Amino acid sequence: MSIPTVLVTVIFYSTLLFSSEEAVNPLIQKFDKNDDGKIFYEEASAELQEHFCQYDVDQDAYLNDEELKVVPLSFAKEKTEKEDTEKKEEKK
Ligand SMILES: [Ca+2]
Ligand SMILES: [Ca+2]
Repeated sequence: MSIPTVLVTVIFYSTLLFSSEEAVNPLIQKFDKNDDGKIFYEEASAELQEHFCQYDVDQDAYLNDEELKVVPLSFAKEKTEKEDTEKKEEKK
């Protein structure tokens, strides 16, 4: 099991979504736990929460598809990368 199942799943769904008309934002895929198509403040990662009000244009505490267009997709990745780095540093 060298390839993480999550990664395979993400790639699989990305392929599906990009071939269909409506592409779901990877950030919604990652953070939208209750499947309402929006990211609630509580659903966002700590890093995204820090910038939340900046992206939440109508200030309803949700980031919808429109608002997420300007949110860097790196927010969906950063956390795992950071955790990996922290784990490596702990080992040393
Ligand atoms: Ca949600
Ligand atoms: Ca909003």
